[in-house]
Amino acid sequence: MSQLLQGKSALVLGLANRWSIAYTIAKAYRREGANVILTYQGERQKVTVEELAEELGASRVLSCDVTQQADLDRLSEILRAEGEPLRAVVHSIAFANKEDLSRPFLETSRDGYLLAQEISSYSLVAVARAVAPAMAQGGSIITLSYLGATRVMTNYNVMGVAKAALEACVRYLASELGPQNIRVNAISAGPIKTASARGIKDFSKILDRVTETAPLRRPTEAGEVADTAVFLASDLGRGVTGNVLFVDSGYQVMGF
Ligand code: NAD
Ligand code: IMJ
Repeated sequence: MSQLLQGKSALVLGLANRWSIAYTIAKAYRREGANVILTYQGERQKVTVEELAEELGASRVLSCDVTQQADLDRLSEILRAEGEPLRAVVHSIAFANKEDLSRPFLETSRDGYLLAQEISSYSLVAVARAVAPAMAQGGSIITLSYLGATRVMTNYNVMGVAKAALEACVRYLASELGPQNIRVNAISAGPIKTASARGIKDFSKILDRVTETAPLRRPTEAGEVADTAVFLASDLGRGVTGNVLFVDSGYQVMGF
């Protein structure tokens, strides 16, 4: 079969290690013939991400902490100066204080709430503004969400509120960028064992629940999320924007 992203340039933000969903997406994008640019959060991740970039055959690795406007401005400049236009951007970034993911939601501090919103929701707006000028031929912006955006999931707390805001950002950005043929969508993934899921209380129970009740009776694999990210970035997804696509073994459709 021909490659779905042949010759297309894609930017992937949020790759920290081999378990990152962003890693599996970058790998699928390379498989489909994309030219992949990676970013890492800060100096602490530089070496690991550069090694993984080499292994993946990524064309560039750039430093970008989404809380630093100067980093985003620099990224924007570099992308605009690239030879070919950018066609796809994957935003695979979230963060909240660990304490806010275990104590009662009612105890969320002002600072903790704002931090989760800044990194996990506002950053999509900031990234979209930075990359849009480089997407001269239109393209696809993809972010990662979770069911905790619309349902109460134990301990997800402040992250659930941030994902609700993130999904609303997807709709407003889709509306404003649509005239430039830039599509904006979220993939709502089922639970996957990554660094961001490590240490979560009863994570294996959550996976068991999916295996027992989801229509497909198995947990979500990162590769399934990545293939949906390929579809959204490719011409096959050309009519889809402003949406949340669930890649969760069908878990979210089930009631009692
Ligand atoms: P991960 O820890 O590998 O990825 C999170 C990424 O966010 C890391 O690469 C980290 O460096 C980056 N990040 C945090 N703060 C940043 C900052 N200030 N600037 C730049 N980057 C920053 O974990 P993951 O599970 O791959 O998470 C990726 C996305 O998928 C997140 O949005 C997460 O909410 C979402 N998601 C995960 C699951 C799951 O079960 N793992 C399910 C649904 C959605
Ligand atoms: C995270 C917390 C609570 C319950 C959770 C999760 N469930 C799942 C996740 C059920 C699947 C993973 N997820 C969807 C996330 O978006 C995780 C975000 C996250 C994780 C951490 C852990 C380490 C830390 N801060 C974090 N910030 C965001 O210090």
